[in-house]
Amino acid sequence: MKPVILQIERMMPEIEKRLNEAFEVHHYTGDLPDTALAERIKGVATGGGSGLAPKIFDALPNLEIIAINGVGTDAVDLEKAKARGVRVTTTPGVLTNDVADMAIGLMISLLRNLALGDRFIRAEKWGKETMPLGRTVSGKPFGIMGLGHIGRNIAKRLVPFEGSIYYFDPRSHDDVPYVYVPNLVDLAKKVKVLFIAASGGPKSLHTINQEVLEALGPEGVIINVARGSVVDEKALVKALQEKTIAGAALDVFEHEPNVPAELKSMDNVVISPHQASATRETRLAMGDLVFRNLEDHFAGKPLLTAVV
Ligand code: 8YV
Repeated sequence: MKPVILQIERMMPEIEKRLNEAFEVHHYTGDLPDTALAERIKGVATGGGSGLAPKIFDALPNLEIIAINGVGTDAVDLEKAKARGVRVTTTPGVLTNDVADMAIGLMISLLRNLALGDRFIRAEKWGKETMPLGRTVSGKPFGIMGLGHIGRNIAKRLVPFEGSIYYFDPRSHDDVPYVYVPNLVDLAKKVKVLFIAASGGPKSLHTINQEVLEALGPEGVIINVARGSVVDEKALVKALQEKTIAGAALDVFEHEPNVPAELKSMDNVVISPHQASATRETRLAMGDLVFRNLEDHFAGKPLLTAVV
């Protein structure tokens, strides 16, 4: 008898093939499984953004493991998992480079109008209208909120741009040459590009708020590859409309897949549908970890990348 798992998000065909061979896989399509099936489900495979909604978690009485295809655990109730003895795994390491690359790409796209220029040509405006000027990337003061693996790799990629690099984190790190700023408002005051690379969840909820955006100022931009919840989206829309800040490049949103209409209508906003880890190479490596964690769990072996 194959262990029964519930798959919340689709994964690459290569990974789904392996999952289907090893497990009895059921796909979550919005309806809770009926009681008989729910009782048989022992594992969940899900994405970092989707996590496991409380109503699904509560409907699975015999759940043993939640394998997250990502590094964010903010959409899974880890306390409940601990209390119920449910293991939780993530995919650390394998997505760091892609997410950091994406952050740099979003920054350049925003400051140098890449997405805008593309739209400009496709709308047959070239030769008829004038493109707005971009902003120089090199030499800027850069700030990073969150100096975990992803934050560090964004910083490494910023070095060749020859600006100054500041960071905010719950603690200062003595193994990096970047300047620690212990307060987010002070960090925003110092920089022109503010990268968000902190974990989501209640501790960071809306920490990028009106005060931080005002501190960033009319020449400043934010780049978010972390979680939409870190930014107060309403305050961001207001700051963009009132030109309190110059722009935003966002791969994540507060209520995905819903993106506020105001953000979609502004030319100084670059938007991307949560793609920072979405490359063939990385999704294969992530999916491999998801598969191996589930496989090891049901084989009674120690888990590769457990967080609970
Ligand atoms: C993925 C993520 O896009 O790592 C995370 O926490 O949100 C992303 O890498 C997601 O997990 C796949 O759905």
